[in-house]
Parts: sequence; C-alpha cells; structure tokens
Amino acid sequence: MIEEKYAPHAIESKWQKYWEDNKAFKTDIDNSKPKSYVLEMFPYPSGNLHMGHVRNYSIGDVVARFRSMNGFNVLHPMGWDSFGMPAENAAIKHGIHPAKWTMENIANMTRQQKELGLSYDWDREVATCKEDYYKWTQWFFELFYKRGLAVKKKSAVNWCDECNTVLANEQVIDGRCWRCDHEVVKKDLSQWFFKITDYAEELLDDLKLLNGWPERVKTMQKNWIGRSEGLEFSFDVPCINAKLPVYTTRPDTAFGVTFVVLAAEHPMVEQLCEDNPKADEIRAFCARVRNQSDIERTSSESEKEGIFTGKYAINPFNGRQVEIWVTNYVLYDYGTGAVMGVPTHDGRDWMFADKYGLDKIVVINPKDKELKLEDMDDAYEEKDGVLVNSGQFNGMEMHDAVKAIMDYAEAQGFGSRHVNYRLRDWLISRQRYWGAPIPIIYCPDCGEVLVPEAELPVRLPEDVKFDAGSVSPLATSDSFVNCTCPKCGKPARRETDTMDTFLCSSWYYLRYTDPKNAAAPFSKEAVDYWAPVDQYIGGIEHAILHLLYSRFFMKVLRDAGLVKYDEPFTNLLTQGMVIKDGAKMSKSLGNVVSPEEIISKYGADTARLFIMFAAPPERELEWSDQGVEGSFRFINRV
Ligand code: RRW
Ligand code: ZN
Repeated sequence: MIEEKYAPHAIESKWQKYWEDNKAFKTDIDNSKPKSYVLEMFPYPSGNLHMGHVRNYSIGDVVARFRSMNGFNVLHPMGWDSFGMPAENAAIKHGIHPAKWTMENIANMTRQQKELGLSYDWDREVATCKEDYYKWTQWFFELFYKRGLAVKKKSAVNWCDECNTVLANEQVIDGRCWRCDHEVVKKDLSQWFFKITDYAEELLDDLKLLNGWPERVKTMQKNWIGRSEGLEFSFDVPCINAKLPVYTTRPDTAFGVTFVVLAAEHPMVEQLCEDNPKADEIRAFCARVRNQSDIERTSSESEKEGIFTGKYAINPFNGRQVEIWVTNYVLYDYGTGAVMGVPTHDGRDWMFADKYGLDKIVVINPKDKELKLEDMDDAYEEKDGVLVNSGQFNGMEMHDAVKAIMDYAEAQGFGSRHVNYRLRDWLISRQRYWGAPIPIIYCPDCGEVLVPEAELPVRLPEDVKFDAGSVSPLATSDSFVNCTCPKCGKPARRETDTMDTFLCSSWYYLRYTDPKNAAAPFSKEAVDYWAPVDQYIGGIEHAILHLLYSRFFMKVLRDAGLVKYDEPFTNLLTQGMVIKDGAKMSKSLGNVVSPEEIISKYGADTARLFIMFAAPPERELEWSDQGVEGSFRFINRV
C-alpha cells in the first residue's frame, strides 16, 4: 500500500531537527538583496495553539517561503504577547505565579509551532513580559510623556466589574467588555491616557496611503475615528446670563429647534439647579443616568428619558425661546455635551418629543412633496430637500443652506465651523498585576516624576496579593510602593497601575528588527533596513484595536526621529475564521479540532495543505474531516 511509504512523522522530525541545528531560517541584514518583512500577529500564550493560529501561521509561512525562493532577504519572526489577564486569573484560581504559567505555556506553544514546521528565525523571538522587552515599553511611555502625549486625567471611564479594571473605548464592544462580555459601567477615576486624538486627522488622512489594506478595515478605522464637519453655536440662557454651546452636523435644520438637551454630566445642570424648586428631582435624575451604561443610553431601542429644568434658552437664528431638558441620550464626551433638538429631522429627537409632547416644526421638505406633521410618523432624516420655515433661507437647497447658515452664524459672531472626531484618547492604565508598570513616581513636593531612564525597568514585585480586588495588586507590595523621589530624594510613592497590553503589541514588530539590543529599543540601521512590515497577516478582530494603536505609535516614533516611515504595515491580509458545523471554532461551543491531534494523526504537511487549499485566505474556512483525508491521500500520491 502507498500509505505505508509516506511516513510524515519521520520526515518532519528529521527536517525540523536539521532546520534547528543549522538555523535554516536565520536572517541578517544583507544589502545585496531586496528585503521582505513577513509577519503574523504574535499569539497570547494561552497554552495551546488553536486551529485559527495554524491557519494564520500557515498563510504567513507560505508567503515567507515564496518570497525567499524569489530571492528576497526575508525577515520572518515569532514571539509572545505575554502580558495580560489570563496569566493573572490563573494565579488567582490555581495559585501559580503568572510568570511560571506564562513560561510553561510559551514552551508548549513553541514546541507546537516547531512541529508545524514554520520557517521562523527563532533567534529573534521576543516575549513582551520579559524585562529586556518591557524595559523598552516603559521607555516608550516616557517618550510619550516627554512629548506631552501621556497624561493623567480624571474622567468618566469604562469599568468592567468582572475584570476589576478600566478599559479603553476600543475594548468596549457594543457596551460590553471585549474579554469577558460583561456589561461595562462608568466610573469617575483618574487614569493615564495616550493622546491619540492629537493624531486623529493624520490617522484618517493616511488611510489613503494604505493601498495594500482591505477596504473593510480602512472603513472600520474611518468610522471609528468618525470625523464630522459642522457648526458650533451658542444659545443664550438669560436666567443665568450664560451661553450654551451646541454642536450640529445639520446646521440646515437650525430653524427647526424646539428644545435643547443637556447630558446629565453637563456642568450647566448644576447652575440651572440654583434657586430651582425642581433641583432635587433634577439631581436625582442625573445621578440615575450616570449609573446607566453607554448602551442603555445610546442604543436605538433604549428608552429616551429626560426631565425639564424649568428654564429656557434662546435660539440665536430666530429668537425662539425653547425649553432646556436634561436627558440620558446625550453623552457628555461627544461634541459639547449639549444638543439642539430638532424632532422633525432627527429620529432620536422625534422619539423624545413624542414622549414628552414637545413641539415639532418642519424645516426641510423633500424636493417633490410638502411634509405635513399630521401625516408624519417619524423624522425626515434624508439629506435632500428644500428649506421652509427658515426665514431668509427659505427655498434654498439643503446643501447650499448648510454653507449659507454657517456663513451667517460666523458673520453674526454666534457660531463657527468646527471639525469633530468620535475618537477618544486611549486609556492605557490598568489596575492589574501582569503588565508593564507605569514608570512614574509621586512625590509630595515635586509631584509627578518620571523614573530616570538608567533605572528602567521598573520591575514587577513578587510580594503581592493577586486577588486585591479593584486596586492594582502592585499597591499591596510595600517594597514596591515606597521609594524615594528621583528629584529631591524625599520619600515618595510609585504609580501602581500597569499598562494596557496593547501598548506592548504596538511596537513589537520594530523590536524584531533588533531584538537583543540592550542600549536602545532598536538600532537605526536595523529598523531602517527592515521596516515597515511588507506583509502583515492576522485576524479582523484587531481592525481598530491593535492596527490603529500601531499606526499611532509609528507616527509618534517618526516625529521623535526614531523611524523614517509613516505607516507600520504596507500590506495587510485579514484571514477568515475557521468554522466547524456552521460556527466559529471555540471552546465554549465545543466544536474545536485540536491541531495537535491532526498533526499526530496525519503530520503537519497534511494539516497545512488542507488549510491552504480548503478556502481562499480571506474567506471563512469550513473544517472538513474528509478534506483532511483528501490532503493526506494527495501527499501520499506525491
Ligand atoms: N496577541 C494578539 C492576538 O490576537 C495579537 C496582537 C498583534 C495584538 C480565528 C489568530 C479563530 C488571530 C477562530 C481563532 C490572530 C483564532 C492570531 C484566530 C493570534 C483566528 C487565533 N493573539 N483568526 N487566531 N485564534 O493568540 O486572529 O476562527 O489571540 O491573528 O491568530 O491570535 S491571539
Ligand atoms: Zn471584563
């Protein structure tokens, strides 16, 4: 029988040993060849490779080998995204130290990757949880700090009760924690932020440089950054002799305003409560709204709620006096935290006006018909039509009116054109143990002080309580917390929060170019030769998280003179999911096929061949036992 002649395990282990002994995939700078940097997203060391990893890394391996057979000098490295909560949860649950858990998992997954025969230059392996790596993550924090891009500020932040930590906006998916799916709540806390909003415009504009990226990912980033152009203008609030600024992307509907709404967090709410018989009721309403999650407040199905303050504002366009309400559906951190209510041309305002019996005025008619309030059962939101009930702007086409009304507001001095972004600053501090400590010291006299560069890394302490609850476990280590101020030498305290692991992964592709450098994160020579990544391969789940953060990092590093490129990843391939029985392969669904089992039965070549032939790389791959058998028979024949 033919099957007896093909002995995959004998062949594979023979060659894997040869590759290892001869460092077959070792790379160095070689100016006589064109370079090609092929990279797959490095894994979290969860313990075992998933079929999703096998797919990701098989695709990358094909590209790397193809390029090197075509005469390129190929950089193809692998490493470990090894800080993060799973290690800490294992520590709490099983009493095993996160470092030990992590290193054992890395050892097992390295063995699995080697058994897959992937062509990595293992001499370049990095692990983000090791001191020689996180020293430089801390160094980058300091670089951002010195450039005014790392700031501590108090604000209402996302908090997961299950994970006992804050989350970045990008880590809240439909109002839930990206890791544990728990509903996220708001807490007022003082936290560290990276000012990614300083780069909002460039992150948006430079999407046009990314011809080698899938349209879908670029669209997701564009929507996440959410640039809008509009008018910011102020209502008069005579009772407290104040101005109330609002932001709108529909200035053409300004004559249709019948009320204004404030977010519960808006500072003017307290002013309006002075000498107000409804003050207690208003304050109670605000307190209740502040405890609602963003989903409860903003989802289209959720109940729009509000309370009339008893006070009025004057619309500067037509002098109309309108009621001031406080609501749950306006968020304080978008725009000015106050919105003009135009029920006839905004669906949320329509629902709100219906519920509380507020006035409606039509100010835009579709081109071919006249809207009558009694016939309308929802707002007319189309950006198409002609103005009515709008004074001197009547009869104007709406797009022309947008410009004319903004010109008018600017000429009259009560408003100005304004660009607004949906993107918020990146919240990077975490109340967790297994991450890079933030290298800051608080001195009673000198305030916030950076740990001097020569003292990096700030090492993770060992004497901590892992189940400290909602404070960082680092705060339970006296030897860690107590220190002396680097400036004045007086007793001081260390910051006890650690950094979001997405910071570690925002620069790992640069470290691979010079992984053992002890004097710098990488040398100029190495990074100039190898960067940017020519072909990046990974899952679509990082479309806005990791891929946006890395682009931001690259731009800051470029401005600091460390790299000479604008973008980290020239070409991006987002591989499809691995599906079995119609659903994504996952532990919770119980439809996982273990790579280890397939390899021990058929060998790695069969697994890789099946994965590469069963579907185009960008598309979903449906697992098929017959398909695997077929690949095995094919290799037998070959
Ligand atoms: N450490 C991060 C990470 O995602 C990456 C940093 C660069 C931020 C599908 C892919 C399925 C994943 C199910 C299961 C990513 C998978 C790579 C799967 C590493 C995919 C892993 N680490 N695509 N992957 N399991 O370990 O998309 O159908 O989670 O590109 O493998 O995944 S990770
Ligand atoms: Zn969580």
